[in-house]
Amino acid sequence: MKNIALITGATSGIGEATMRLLAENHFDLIITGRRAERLEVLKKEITDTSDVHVLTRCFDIRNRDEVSSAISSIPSEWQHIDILINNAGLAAGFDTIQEGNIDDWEQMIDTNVKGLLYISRAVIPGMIERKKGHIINISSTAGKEVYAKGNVYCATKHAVDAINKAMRIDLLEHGIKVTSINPGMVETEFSVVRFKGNKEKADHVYSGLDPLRGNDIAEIILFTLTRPAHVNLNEIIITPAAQANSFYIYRKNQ
Ligand code: NDP
Ligand code: 8X3
Repeated sequence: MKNIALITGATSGIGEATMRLLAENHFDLIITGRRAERLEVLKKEITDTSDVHVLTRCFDIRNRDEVSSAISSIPSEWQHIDILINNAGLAAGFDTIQEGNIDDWEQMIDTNVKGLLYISRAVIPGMIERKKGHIINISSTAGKEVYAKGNVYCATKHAVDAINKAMRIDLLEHGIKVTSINPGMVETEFSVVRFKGNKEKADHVYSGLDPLRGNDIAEIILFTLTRPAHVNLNEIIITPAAQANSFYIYRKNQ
């Protein structure tokens, strides 16, 4: 029987790249996001080109009832979820704390922290029953350091870092592995979302350097998932070669 991986936020960026790489490596996939059409296009692409089975679940991770019914309605043959990749998330806005937009704050907290908790709470009991599972939490270098105008986004990723450590402790006796992956700058839809569609501002984030791509993170995820049974990678920090941390970035054009 193939392993089943549930990936949140599989409609773009890191989640989409991970979906493709896990499909190439014969994992069956439950892919989620809010954009139904993208989910169906991706499902068709994978099922047309491989022997991998794909189940889609379209829901807003901020909505507790939607999360609960998306998971409880999973058909029985899909219920033994082996891997949960908590990837859905975003930054909204780039402002000082005194000028911050409270709707942006709520969206980040509700998605990155509460949404991650809702889905984890729905999936973990099955893993405990089966005494098998691996949870990968996509945090960030923003979960390790706080940078100017990053305030609430950084706070949500610090929370993911704490939740990751807490999961590791609570799930230890149940044989469930837990890993956090903390990327630096990855060129995805992330900055376009953060700057609310302003492509010029988004492109500026990566100017003068060669950023990570979604597939770089997907490869780390695959490596993490394919370690021997007795090995757990607790946390991984990965940045572009030109980025030392949130503050030190070498740009060729400056
Ligand atoms: P993208 O914007 O490309 O992808 C974000 C994904 O999250 C999309 O699939 C989106 O799906 C999903 N998502 C967002 N909000 C919701 C929601 N309310 N309900 C369900 N799904 C949602 O960005 P990335 O791939 O870069 O981001 C993935 C993760 O990586 C995030 O947690 C981000 O914080 C983290 N990260 C990103 C870095 C970067 O530099 N890009 C660096 C470090 C961490 P849809 O819109 O269809 O709902
Ligand atoms: C996303 C990368 O640089 O905005 O987590 O923190 S950054």
